Amino acid sequence: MIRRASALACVAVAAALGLAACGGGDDNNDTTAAATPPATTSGGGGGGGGGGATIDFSTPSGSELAYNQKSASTTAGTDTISFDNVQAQEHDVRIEDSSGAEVGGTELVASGTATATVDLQAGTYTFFCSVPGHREAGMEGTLTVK
Ligand SMILES: [Cu+2]
Repeated sequence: MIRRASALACVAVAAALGLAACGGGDDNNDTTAAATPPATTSGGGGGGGGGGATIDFSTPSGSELAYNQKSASTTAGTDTISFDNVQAQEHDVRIEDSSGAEVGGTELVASGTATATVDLQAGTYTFFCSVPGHREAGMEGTLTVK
């Protein structure tokens, strides 16, 4: 059962990274791990190797104060936050570390997308919306950086 749990975690990380490689089995070589540049990134070139991952966030249609993501994971390095807010009200995605210090995030955006780059080290962070009341209403989640 431990093996199953770690396999799930591995799948989650692999999905976030767009990679197919996971320890313990090389039977799925058909998925290429090409580093395709994210189409929504407007600046801040990504260096290959460690970091340079894109973390996608979005909001549900309507007016619910929530992200579609309850949690997210990525790799350490200079990562891109890509936020797609389909709602007419403004939101953003801010990141703070485990001590509560903000390390970066997007600007406020309504009915559109915003991106930002953040330097992340391995650890546990929290992502949240900085509009007063939104975080308390549920616009927050855990970002795991490995
Ligand atoms: Cu918000």
